[in-house]
Amino acid sequence: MDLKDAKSGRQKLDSALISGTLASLSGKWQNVEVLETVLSTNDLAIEKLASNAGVVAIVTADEQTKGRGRLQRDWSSPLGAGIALSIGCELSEFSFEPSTIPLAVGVTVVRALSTLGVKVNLKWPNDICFVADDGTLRKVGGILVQRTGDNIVIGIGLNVSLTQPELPTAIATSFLLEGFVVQRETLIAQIIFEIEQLANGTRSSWLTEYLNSCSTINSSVRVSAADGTSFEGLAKSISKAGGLEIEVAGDLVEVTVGDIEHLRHI
Ligand code: BT5
Repeated sequence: MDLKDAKSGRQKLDSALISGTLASLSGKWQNVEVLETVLSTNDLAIEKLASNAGVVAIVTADEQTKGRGRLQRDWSSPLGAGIALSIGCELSEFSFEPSTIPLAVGVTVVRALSTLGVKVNLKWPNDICFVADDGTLRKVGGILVQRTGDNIVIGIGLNVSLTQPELPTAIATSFLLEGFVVQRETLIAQIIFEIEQLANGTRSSWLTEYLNSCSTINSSVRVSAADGTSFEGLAKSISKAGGLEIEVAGDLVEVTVGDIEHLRHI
């Protein structure tokens, strides 16, 4: 079977390879729907959960035409060049604080990539980044976790072989541009397996791993609010709820939503 897409010249996802890798990892989450083009894998997982209560709905696609980031921002997923993966299940599959799931999922991606020899860092809350020698962060992936009633959908986007012109921002990058050839099917299977382990409770050390992988900790940061105000401080730690604890003029301030900016120096 020819798995090459005629338009992009890129390989299409090989569902047999994903299934084979998942089988070799011996987890229980083995069923993955592999599609060519979708609006958003998160939306599809939400639909699947609505019509099949109690299932674990796993969807991946070669291309998203309406991929979403947090706060309704866009996420670019050009055909065959990245990973768009969503896992939907009942929230009760996870036995820990729901507000920390996005952070814990970041750790599963770091772990999955380390099995392929790729070291990435996290930027709070859950950007997946490479860190340049001068400390600059380049974003290679992101996580969008959505809750609908008793269900949760975990969406992961990663730039595998996007070229410079395909990247949407100056700070974005891809594994290929960083010098790594990553097989999408293997990484998808590894991430699914790691998230299942997280749900099982066999990754209870995730917070320690998060703190070790998070470049935001001990960095000077700027927090900008929606009303245009901002403040700066030193990121110290992560709260039980997954918030970022920032030292500002001797006090600890917790930020729970939104974005922060890393400052080179304060
Ligand atoms: C994220 O949002 O980083 C979460 C991205 C989650 C995408 C996955 S793909 C599978 C699933 N299905 C979906 O529809 N979504 C999930 P946020 O932190 O809000 O970042 C979004 C911002 O990152 C945008 O405003 C752009 O500036 C930038 N951006 C967009 N596409 C990008 C890409 N491919 N690589 C790097 N940066 C990107």
